[in-house]
Amino acid sequence: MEIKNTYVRNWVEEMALLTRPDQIVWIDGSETQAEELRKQAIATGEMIKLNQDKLPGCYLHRTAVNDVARVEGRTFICTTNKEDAGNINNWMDPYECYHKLSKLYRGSMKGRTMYVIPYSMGIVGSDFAKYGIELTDSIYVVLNMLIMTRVGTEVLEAMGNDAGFIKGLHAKADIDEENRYICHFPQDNTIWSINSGYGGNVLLGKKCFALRIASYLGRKEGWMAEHMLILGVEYPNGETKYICAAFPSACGKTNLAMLIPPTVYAEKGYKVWCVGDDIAWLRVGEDGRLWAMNPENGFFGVAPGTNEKSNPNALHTTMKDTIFTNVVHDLDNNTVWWEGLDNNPPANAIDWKGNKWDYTKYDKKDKSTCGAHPNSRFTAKAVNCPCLSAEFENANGVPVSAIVFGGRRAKTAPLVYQSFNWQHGAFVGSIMASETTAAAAGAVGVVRRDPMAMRPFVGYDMGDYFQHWIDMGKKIPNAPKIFHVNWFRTDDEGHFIWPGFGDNMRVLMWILARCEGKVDAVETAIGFVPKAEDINIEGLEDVTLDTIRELVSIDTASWKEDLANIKEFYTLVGDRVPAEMKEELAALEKRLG
Ligand code: GTP
Ligand code: SPV
Ligand code: MN
Repeated sequence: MEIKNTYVRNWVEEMALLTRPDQIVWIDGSETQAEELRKQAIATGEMIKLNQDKLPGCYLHRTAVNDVARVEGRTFICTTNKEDAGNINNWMDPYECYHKLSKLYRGSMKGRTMYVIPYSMGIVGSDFAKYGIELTDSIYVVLNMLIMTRVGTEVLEAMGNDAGFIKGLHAKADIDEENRYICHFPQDNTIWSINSGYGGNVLLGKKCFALRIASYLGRKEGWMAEHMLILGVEYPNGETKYICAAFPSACGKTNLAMLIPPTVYAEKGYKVWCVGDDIAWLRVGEDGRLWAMNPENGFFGVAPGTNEKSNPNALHTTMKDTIFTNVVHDLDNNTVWWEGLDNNPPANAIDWKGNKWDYTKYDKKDKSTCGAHPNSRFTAKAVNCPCLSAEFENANGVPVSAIVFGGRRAKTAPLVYQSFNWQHGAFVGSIMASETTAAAAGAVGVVRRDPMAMRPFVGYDMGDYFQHWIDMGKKIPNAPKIFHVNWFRTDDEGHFIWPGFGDNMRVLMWILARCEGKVDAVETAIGFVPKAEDINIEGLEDVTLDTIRELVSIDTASWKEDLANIKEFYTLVGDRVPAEMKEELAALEKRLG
């Protein structure tokens, strides 16, 4: 392959001098090359070829036992000034970081192959696409990037001789936890990742580029990169309205994005279409509306809990051309299994660690007995999704009617509420909180503040990020309305009160009705909540109007308690919290009395 871009050529050469691979292979995006790589990965045991009759094109991979989630503690934003990374991010001086990591990279690819992956986030050649090159010594990474992004020669062609591509360097090295680093240099368009082989740490187009670097670029250039799903609700008359929703990791984006309407809506002809399940790039359109596009080309979804009832569309998406990571291997059928798939765990099976797994010892309450890791994942092609939106390939994206924030809160947050206006909505996003999940290393189930579901993903100061939200609102004449939802409120026994999943559509319909001014609401201290009778509960068994009343009730005492925590968080964010946010906080406090 002749590489015309001199910047690409020189940089690849420079990185090869550092890492010393035995050979360099350029990924062209062809099926022939991909198949050759799969063969190699099978030969070395890096991947297991699954039953091709039942799961055509599907493979299983197990990561190292110490390498199963994003490592936020080892993720750094390396800007010249520490203040520009802010208090919420880990920071390292760029010069020091390059120096430190160079020592780890030096010679790390000896005896290995360096793969050069030219990829595009967004439709290749379109105005809103951005290009990257990832260098990696992992075939698993190459095969995942081929699913998650648009890869190949056409990307190099679209890049021309431009120097503005994102330079990503990944080396597995020894998968040494102590020397694991995920470092971002937004001022140099560079990402360096070493000593991991887990998705979010190594598929550099995703969280590293499409959120951390892109959020930095978005602020500079006047657009937004957000941790949001994008879905379309099609009405019986054929009109479609689009919603973006930001929930923290493992809090329901993929599930909501692919939801199947409950019978009451389905029989009237309502449909839901998935445009994206994790990341949205947002711009102001010439028509004064906010437009959202999904820069990815596939889904890197949570496996556990995915089943025929909770998310049939996701399940069907994974029936072919999919890489499963850290799930159970059913040896009798050469297929896969995970907790929450069905009630038939395989008798003859290998768990995510590669050990023989005895399902009879599985105890729901003890995660260490799980066959699949709680953060086990599937990497599946968007085109295989039965509910993929016809607008998925539209480079301009879709116009957004509503933005929805949400988290996992056992108490405090109601099922749904609407903000008073954009500024208040941005404030609602800034005070988001959620119980932590297995998607990141560390304790699970602890409430932490996670503004806009972006705490681990903002590539600059969090206060500046809040300011960017406020500034953007002023540039969108016809801005989306902003809401907050919580599917996870529990009763005294700890059971979820709201059925969730497909039934979340009932809440989306209230949200869209609000956007069109077709339904009233009750004004409370935190925002507008629905009148119970305006949430459609037709066909729901265990939900009555009283349940809805309880779900939308505002527990003033727990909100007041939350205020202290919000203030503490704002103090942690620091000096750059905008005055507007502080005004909103004071106003909320006053309204709570
Ligand atoms: P990331 O890929 O990490 O960004 O996660 P995500 O936000 O896409 O979350 P996902 O849809 O994969 O859901 C994560 C977990 O939440 C799964 O175990 C789901 O079963 C569960 N979940 C999703 N939606 C709901 C819901 O409406 N109610 C309840 N109770 N659980 C849900
Ligand atoms: C998340 O953790 O939010 C994910 C998975 O979507 S990862 O790509 O690992 O970040
Ligand atoms: Mn995510």
